[in-house]
Amino acid sequence: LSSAAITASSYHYSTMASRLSEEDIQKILLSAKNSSTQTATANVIFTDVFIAGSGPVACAYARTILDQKSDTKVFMAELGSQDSKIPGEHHKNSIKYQKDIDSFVNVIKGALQPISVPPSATYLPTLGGEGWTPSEGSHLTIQGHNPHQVPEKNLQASAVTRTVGGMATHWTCACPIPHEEERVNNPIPKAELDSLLDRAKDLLNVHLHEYDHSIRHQVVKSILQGYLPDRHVDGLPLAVERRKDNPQFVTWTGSNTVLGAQAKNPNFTLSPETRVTRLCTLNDEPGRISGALLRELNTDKDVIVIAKTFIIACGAVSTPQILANSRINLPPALGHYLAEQSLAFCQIVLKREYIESIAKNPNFAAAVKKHLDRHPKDPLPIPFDDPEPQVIIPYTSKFKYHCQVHRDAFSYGDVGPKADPRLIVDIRFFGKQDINKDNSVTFPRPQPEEFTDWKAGDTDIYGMPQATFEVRRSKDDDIRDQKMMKDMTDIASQLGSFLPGSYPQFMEPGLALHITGTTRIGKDAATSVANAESLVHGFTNLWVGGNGCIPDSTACNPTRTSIAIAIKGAEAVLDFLKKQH
Ligand code: G3F
Repeated sequence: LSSAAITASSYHYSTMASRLSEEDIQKILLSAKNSSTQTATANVIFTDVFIAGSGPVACAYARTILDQKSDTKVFMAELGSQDSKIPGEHHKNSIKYQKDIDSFVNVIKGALQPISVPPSATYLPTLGGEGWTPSEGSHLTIQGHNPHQVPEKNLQASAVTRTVGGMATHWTCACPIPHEEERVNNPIPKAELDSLLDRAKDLLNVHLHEYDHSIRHQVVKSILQGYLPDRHVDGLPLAVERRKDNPQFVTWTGSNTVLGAQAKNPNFTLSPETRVTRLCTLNDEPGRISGALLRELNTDKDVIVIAKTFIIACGAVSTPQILANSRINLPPALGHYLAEQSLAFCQIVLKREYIESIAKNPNFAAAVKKHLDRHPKDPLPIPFDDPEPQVIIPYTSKFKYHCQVHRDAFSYGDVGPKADPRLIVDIRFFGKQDINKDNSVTFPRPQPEEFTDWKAGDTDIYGMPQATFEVRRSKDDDIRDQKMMKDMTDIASQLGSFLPGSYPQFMEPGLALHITGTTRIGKDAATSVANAESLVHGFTNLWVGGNGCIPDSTACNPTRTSIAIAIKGAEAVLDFLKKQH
């Protein structure tokens, strides 16, 4: 292809009728505003509430709104496809993974798409022959890689799950309550936040005792309670319920649990494989969002959604990405005040004395006998279907981090073939990051032309502005991390020996997948993106949802807090809609 031919064909592409120009958009928005009848056309959809994203927070918005006013029209758009029969279900509910948790690692690996990949050296010294490799001074820009990313400031393990149900299709379901020190910046009054966290518990179907009968859970919990009498060691609050019809299996909470029966409400529409490109305002109404520009990925067609209210709930990076791509006045705090948790990890093989004590414990005698009668050659007195331990060492003022002791399928904990999974326990410590305005994720702002004209590397593989991280840990962060690592190794040594290959280590930055702050809520428009109701500063009808709304430095898992914040946001949307009538 000559370069003239390339230019000519891409010009043709960008002027295809299925693409809407800014002029088309303004015409559509204006006619929607001025006409009393709402007639949907090939390019235009009308709704009361538009929601970007289909994860648990997006579904908490839809559920709360529809539970309180079931005739509200809700239109939800999701970039990913629907990968399960029940939309948004947790993939771990498959019997296959309940029987073989280690194989779930591959599901997680397949689901996570990294956010910012700096270019690496692309010269292939051993290519030989006539294959193309960059010549001196030139560099490949691989599609979706980010030439603007400074590796030292990256959160390289940070990733997005693009599917109906979002990250809740494979999350760990850990739902601890944040400590007082993890909510000092939250503008929602304490008593109200407590009651919202309770409501979040119900929406997420959180239980405290689903693993209480497990031998390993009891053993690990009592060892730790004995070793750490003042640290409130307990069962981990989990969004899970043991199945009544067959208690050897559990049902993990997914976005489907949060949405509940409202998934079938005829006023609810879910549009998968749909990119939310940007939000649109009328030129003379900059504080009101009039429409959302979507692109159907299958047909490559642009569509405008005209709604009364807009909720962007696509996670802590994709939410600011959509806002940054919109030609609207952005709150200056957008993408700033980012905090990510540090993550220390190891796996241990339980001590011999603990395994031997199981065989002697009268409480376990019946289960152990049943197991050994059936498997007399098994050297371990632990039934094959004994559930994994699920234990938490919570955050305290003295120990400013939180720890989960369990057997997670998360991608960095796959047990090798030599270790019996029943002997292995994963230990994960999550540390805080001090709040700092300069820790950020930023995006190139749109040019006046369409982004087909952007420089290579300015867009991600979906054609959205590329996210660039600029994140540094402070000296205090480092001091806390050092203390956390020492604590982890002490505690781990009480439980057993380190599994070869899973020695104590800090994981790559971003792997906690707990980014907060990028769309933080707060009272001050200079230091936050939205108010306590998650309504974006400077706008009358634009809400944000997700972990980005959390304004604090936290160590605990963020989902429950984000759902709590979203329930309040959803009620503000309902109030707004009521006042429209
Ligand atoms: C899990 O063990 C944690 O419970 C999650 F919160 C975390 O996101 C995940 O590991 C990945 O690091």
